[in-house]
Amino acid sequence: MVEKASQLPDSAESTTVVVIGAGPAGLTVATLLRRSGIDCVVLESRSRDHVAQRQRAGIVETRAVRMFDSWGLSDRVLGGVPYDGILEFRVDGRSRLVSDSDGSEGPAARLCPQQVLVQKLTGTYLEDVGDLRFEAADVSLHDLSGDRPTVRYRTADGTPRAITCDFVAGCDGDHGVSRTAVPEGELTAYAFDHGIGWLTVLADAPPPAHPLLAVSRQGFAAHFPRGPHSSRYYLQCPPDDDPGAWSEDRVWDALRTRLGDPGLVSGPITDREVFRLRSLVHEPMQYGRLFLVGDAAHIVSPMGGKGMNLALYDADVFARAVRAFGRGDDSALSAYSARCLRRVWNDQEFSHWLTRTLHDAGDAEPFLRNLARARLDRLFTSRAASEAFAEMMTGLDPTGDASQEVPGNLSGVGGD
Ligand code: RFL
Repeated sequence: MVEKASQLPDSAESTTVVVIGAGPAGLTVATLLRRSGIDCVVLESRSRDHVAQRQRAGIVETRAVRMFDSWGLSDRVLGGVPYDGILEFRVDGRSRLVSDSDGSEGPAARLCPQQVLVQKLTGTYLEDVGDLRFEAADVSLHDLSGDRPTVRYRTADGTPRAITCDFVAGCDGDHGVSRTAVPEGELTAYAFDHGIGWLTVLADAPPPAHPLLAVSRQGFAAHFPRGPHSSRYYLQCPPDDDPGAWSEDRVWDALRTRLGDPGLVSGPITDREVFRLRSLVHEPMQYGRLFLVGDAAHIVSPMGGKGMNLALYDADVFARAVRAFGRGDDSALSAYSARCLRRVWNDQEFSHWLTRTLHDAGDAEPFLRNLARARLDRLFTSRAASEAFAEMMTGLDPTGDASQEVPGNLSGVGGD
């Protein structure tokens, strides 16, 4: 329900942008706004420790690395190590290496676990004297269709607070409050459920030489680096499977079989969960003065590693648009939703294609399996197909590349 700002405490603070959520999207928006000298306040419902430990994505794609580079931030916010751009596909135990580097000049993708990016963005934003408030409870959005929306919340000790602003950046993920503040009927949701589950396992076990995607009749499996001594594994399973039904022995046996690697070295499992492969897009990504950024607007099935990278794309487009607004040009804010959605659908299509190909090539009915295997064959043998694949993996396809625009004065906080 949209409440009225007239119920606000008299002591409402004021800023330019209230950012809701301190994940990759919110922290990137806030860091880029600070770099542009634009005031903002970040409200995060969880503690700093909790946010800093959340492990999900592992690769910052080339486009996103160059985006941070264009803001003069890549050394500060990107940890991890350069990625050699080689992906391994293993089909029935047979290895095929595919390059996802497009050979262009400039910095390339990095193996940078999501929690490392979040920790570094948090540190950078706070060093830039950014305002970041953890454990903000009961966040609610008001007057989004007016000129000065208000965001209300409670501090950790229960004190009610209110902040008025020019814009709200809804960066609070799929289960946040920002999207639910939009009146019913204003957004359209496009959802797709692959009917596939993945058991995902984090373990203190040696990473693979290259990110590894394995196809076999026993089902899909994958092995990704998450640090010098840690790995994330995926095993296809029924979407409602119980993670508790996967004992350590069962996990390692299934991985050795599906990866075609009887010698796979195991290690202590630190986390395991089952999730459904699903895709979701909300259109438009704007309502009044609220702009949805990252998972708050869209979920991409993890195949292809696009979710976090799309969040970084949205954040960049939004920050540049707010900066242009400050200079009297509101065209980029007006175009925000359409511009982001073009890329969102582009990446959804890639993720869908790769999800279908790698699952169908394993355990689908024979006709679909042969189609999927023909697609893989083309990827392994056709130069044009492998170049198109590399273009999508790097994110350097021409679908709305905001980083081509040169940021203005980046000499420091308080710049332009
Ligand atoms: P996040 O990361 O969910 O952050 C949202 C933040 O908002 C806070 N929040 C609130 N704050 C204030 N008030 C409220 N009411 C709030 N409600 C929520 C939350 O505490 C949180 O701090 O969204 P963001 O920033 O848009 O970032 C999106 C990415 O996290 C997501 O797309 C990726 O993790 C997806 N993803 C992957 N993406 C990749 O690019 N490559 C990958 O390899 C990859 N692997 C994955 C993934 C997601 C996974 N999960 C979640 C199923 C692997 C897994 C297992």
